[in-house]
Amino acid sequence: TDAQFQQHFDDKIAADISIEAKDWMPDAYRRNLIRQIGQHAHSEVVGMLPEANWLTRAPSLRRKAVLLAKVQDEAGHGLYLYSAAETLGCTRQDIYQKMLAGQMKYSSIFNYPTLNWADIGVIGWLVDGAAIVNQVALCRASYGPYARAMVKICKEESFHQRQGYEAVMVMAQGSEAQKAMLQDAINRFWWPALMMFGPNDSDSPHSAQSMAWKIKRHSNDELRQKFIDNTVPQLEALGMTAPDADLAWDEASGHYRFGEIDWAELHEVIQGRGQCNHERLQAKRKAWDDGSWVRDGAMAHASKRAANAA
Ligand code: FAQ
Repeated sequence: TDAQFQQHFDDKIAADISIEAKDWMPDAYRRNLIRQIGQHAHSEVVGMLPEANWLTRAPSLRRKAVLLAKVQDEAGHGLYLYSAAETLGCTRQDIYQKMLAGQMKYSSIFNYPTLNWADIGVIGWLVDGAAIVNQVALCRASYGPYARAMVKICKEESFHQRQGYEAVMVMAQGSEAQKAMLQDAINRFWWPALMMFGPNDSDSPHSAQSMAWKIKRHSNDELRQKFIDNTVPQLEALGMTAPDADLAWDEASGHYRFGEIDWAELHEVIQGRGQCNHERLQAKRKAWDDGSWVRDGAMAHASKRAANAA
């Protein structure tokens, strides 16, 4: 009976036994995972755009080769995640079209422009840094295919973070103009990176249920705090500052305190009214349309082969 299936599912969650694709699971668990994994996959592929913007203008061949590899990795992450979502019974085609139609979200962070080269280093350091903190926790998510995809993604993401930090370290030791460029990039990406962790726990509609299902192992605010605690010493080592007058070490709690996030800004970006939302979706729609001849060709080839085999 359904009650028995539910009990078996609950027992597995309680015992930290992962849920696999063919196992019974509550519909709401399945829907929530398709939502989160789908958004995550969309973030990876939309996240290629701000960095791809600098591929042709990277300052050296070495930087260009590294950036190309990173952008390709993001495409790969998207593919693992779309595959993980498909194990839940959705189709990649369907969720991708929902993203293009603005009916499914992707991370707010990719709606900010990359205005100068320092932004690329800062994205690796702060954006991939924030992504890792969130994704390391997801390696223990209760849904097996998602958790396993995360393990591989985290390994690549930690290389991304290190290459970003190496790039900003070079700029931090460079000319006054390079230092100013780096500080400007930090000023623009600092708060948006903190917003990647989502709303405050008290304002996060999915958190309680996702924690109970062990999809999320730590809350939005816990992960945000962990990211701040990791990152402030790195910021200080660079000799740079954060655009937050309230940022300070708190001896009593053993954490850095930080200022209030502009939640209205996050809300606007999530609702599609950020600086680059329109441009990002336009670029992805154009890529979809421009790629139609490849899909048509592949389908024609597949049906010819099938006909020959028959
Ligand atoms: N942006 O109730 P909650 C990367 C939405 S890293 C946009 O707290 P939840 C690597 C949320 O979806 C970035 N939307 O939701 C890379 C929900 O909307 P819905 C991707 C946001 O799911 C680096 C509503 O607000 N990483 O791509 C955001 O429990 C460099 C209520 O929020 C992931 O996706 C936001 N910042 O917690 C690639 C990680 N925050 O669906 C290229 C997996 C919240 O009800 C270059 N995802 N929302 O309409 C998660 O861990 C979670 O989904 C959270 C949100 C923590 C993002």
